[in-house]
Amino acid sequence: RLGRGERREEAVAFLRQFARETGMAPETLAAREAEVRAALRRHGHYAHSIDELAFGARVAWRNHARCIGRLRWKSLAVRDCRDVTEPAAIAERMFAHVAEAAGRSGAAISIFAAAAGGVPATIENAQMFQYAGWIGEDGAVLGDRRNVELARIAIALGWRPPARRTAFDLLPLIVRDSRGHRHLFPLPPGLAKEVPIRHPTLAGLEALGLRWYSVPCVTNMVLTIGGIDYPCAPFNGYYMATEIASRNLADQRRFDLLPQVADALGMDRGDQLWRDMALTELNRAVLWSFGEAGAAIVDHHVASAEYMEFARLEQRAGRVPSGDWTWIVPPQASAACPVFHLPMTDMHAVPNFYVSRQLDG
Ligand code: NRG
Repeated sequence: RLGRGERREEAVAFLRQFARETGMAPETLAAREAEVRAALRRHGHYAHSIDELAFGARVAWRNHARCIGRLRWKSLAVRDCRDVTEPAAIAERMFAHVAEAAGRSGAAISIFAAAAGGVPATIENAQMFQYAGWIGEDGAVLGDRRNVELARIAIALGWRPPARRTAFDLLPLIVRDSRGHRHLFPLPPGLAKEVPIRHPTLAGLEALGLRWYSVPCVTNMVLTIGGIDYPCAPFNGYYMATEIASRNLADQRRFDLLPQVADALGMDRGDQLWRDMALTELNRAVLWSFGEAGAAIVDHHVASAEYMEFARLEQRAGRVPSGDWTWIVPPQASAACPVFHLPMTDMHAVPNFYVSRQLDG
C-alpha cells in the first residue's frame, strides 16, 4: 500500500507520537528511531514493540471517525498474536477471543501477523458471527440478505448447513491463508451467546422468534500503525441497540422485518408513522432483552452523550477529534441526540482502521 519513503515517514511520525504521548526520554526516542530506520532500509519492514503495538491499536480506535463508542479508547485490551499464522490456530484464537468477550463488557483486539512482503492469513467473514441468507424457491429470502453470497461460498467449501434452515443460522468462519487458499472452521456449538428478542410489555413480539448475537466482533478491517498494516486484527466492543433494531433487523436489504414487527405488536399500518413506532418498540425490545440476558448494550442517547464527552476530552488534550457525521449520528432520534448538532470532520489520521472488503455498518 505504501511506498518505502511513505512507510518511513509514517513510522517516524508514529514513533514521535508514541514518545510524546507516553513521555519517553529524547535519547530513548532517538535510539528507537535509528533502529527503525535501519530495519526499514535493510528489510523494508520493522517490528513494533509490544508497547508500541498496544498504543498504536488504541490510537487507531481513537482516530476512527465512524465509531461513536470511543470514550473508552484507553481501555482497549490488546492481545499480541503476531506469531499465530496458521489458519487453524487463528480460528482457535478467535474462538477464545469471542468466548472471553461474552463474559466482559470491555473492548479487545487480537492482532495477528503484519503484512511484510506478502499478505498473511486473513479472515474472509466481515464479523465472527453472521447469519446466513437463504433464497427460497419463491425468490423470498430467509435470514440476512447481506449474507446470501457468503452462505453459498461456505457451502462450496464444504460447510453442511442445518437440515432445517432458519433465519438465524450462524455461518462458519472462513480463513484465507497466505497463499490465498480458504479454510473453513465451523463455530463450536454454544460459542455465540444469542439473545432472544422479547418486548418488556407487548407479548406479540416473542412469537416472531427474533434473536441476535451478543458480541459484535469485526474481522475484516485492516489496522495500520506507523506504516505497518495488520490485515488480520479482529476487535470487539459491544452493541448500540440501534445497530440491531434500526438497521440489521429493519433495513430492507437486511432482515426487512418492520412490517412483521408492526403486525406482531398490533399496530395499525394505516398510520403514517407505523414504521417509527415499530422501530421504537423494536429498540426497546432489544435493549430490554440484552439487559435481561446480562449482555452488554448501550442505547443511542447514552452513546451520544459519551461521544460528546469523548470530543470534549480530546479537545482538552489538544487534539481535534475525527468524526464522520453520517456514521456517528444514530439512525434513531437523530436530532434529539447532541451529536447531530456537532460539526465533524474526518481527518483520516493514522494509526487507524480501514476497510479492506465489504463493510456497511
Ligand atoms: N454495525 C455492525 C457492527 C459494527 C461494529 N459495531 C460495534 N463494534 N458496536 C452490526 O453488526 O450491527 N464494536 O466493536 O463494538
